[in-house]
Amino acid sequence: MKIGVVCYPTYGGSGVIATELGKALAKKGHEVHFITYQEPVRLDSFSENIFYHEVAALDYPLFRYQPYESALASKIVDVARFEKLDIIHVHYAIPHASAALMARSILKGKGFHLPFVTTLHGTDITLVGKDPGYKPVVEYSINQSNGITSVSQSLKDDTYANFSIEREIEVIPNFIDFSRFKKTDKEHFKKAICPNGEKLLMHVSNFRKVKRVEDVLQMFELVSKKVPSKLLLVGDGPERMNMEILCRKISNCENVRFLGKQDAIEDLLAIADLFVLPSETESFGLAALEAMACEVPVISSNAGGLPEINIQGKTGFMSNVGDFTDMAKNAVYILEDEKRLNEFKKNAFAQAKTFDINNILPQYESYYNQVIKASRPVGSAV
Ligand code: GMT
Repeated sequence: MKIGVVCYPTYGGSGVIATELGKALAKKGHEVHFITYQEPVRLDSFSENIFYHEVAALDYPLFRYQPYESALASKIVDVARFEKLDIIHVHYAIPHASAALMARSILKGKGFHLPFVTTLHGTDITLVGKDPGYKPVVEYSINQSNGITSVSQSLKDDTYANFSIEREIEVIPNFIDFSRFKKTDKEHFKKAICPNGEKLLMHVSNFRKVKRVEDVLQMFELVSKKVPSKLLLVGDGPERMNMEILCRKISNCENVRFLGKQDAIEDLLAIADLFVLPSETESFGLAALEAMACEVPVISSNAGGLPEINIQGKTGFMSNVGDFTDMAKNAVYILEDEKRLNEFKKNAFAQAKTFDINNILPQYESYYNQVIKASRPVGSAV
């Protein structure tokens, strides 16, 4: 197949999934065309089947906001016709689904059929998408998609609850590439961070309010009083400064390190004992799954799709959003007993295995084929 991929090329989970999926499809022999405003960060290796087309939104003194959606739709039209794409897959509805819809209409007028699949990832539904400023366009473009997928059952339910959707949504969960995310021996590094055998807790996010990083800090303060431990905070975003201030307020921060954005997350996960994700909303929680793949149990909230990956009392624990005292209690329970900790680590890995990319990739391939077949114009050649 010749597949177009539209996504956010930066550090967000949807961009990571889109890029890893594209890379895996290319490896299987499909031709994959990324159409984005910047080369996706995870597109770090060369493949003869991968192509990158940059969307350049022209600036002009009249524009207060650059019309990115128009530039994207125009680029899709151009790439689809020239490269003869069979299908386009857009990740994160805003504004990618409406741009694909516009492109499909333009192409139809030129006698070219381009079906598109929209994958719903999270805040495009639960936060931004349902805002009245965007909702009519999001709802319409989802309904007009030739195929719709969501990354969890919880997100599918949220979509039906918040929008008038007349179509079936297919749940295809996020996945892990075990050739990258696996436990490796980094004992020297662990010794440098935890010189006295302390336990290591870790949080990775884009430091937005929904991630509730303040709960990680509050919880760690309680845990470190019971179990000698250290905390690594990975990532950056709007809440970073507030979190550094809070850290200084509640403790002297000597056991907490803010690492900022990091590429080799798997090298950090290799030395972690516990991963913490106390989000307000989380449609899936890819960061938690990556931790589990590296044999790290998870302490999380029970928001959104987290119960679909974190099994209570087996791979970690879940608490109500904001209940950092309960999270601390559960963390201590796991960390204070070495045998118990190892059992949780084993279970986390086994659960992550069920999300192996090799199991999920065929689901996308078969969904693309189904969508292409069902949307083929009557009378067109097969
Ligand atoms: O909102 C974000 O955190 C970024 C967002 C994205 O689309 O980039 O992440 C969402 O998609 C990820 C990949 O499917 C999921 O693992 C995250 O749970 C989800 N984030 C939220 O729902 C908050």
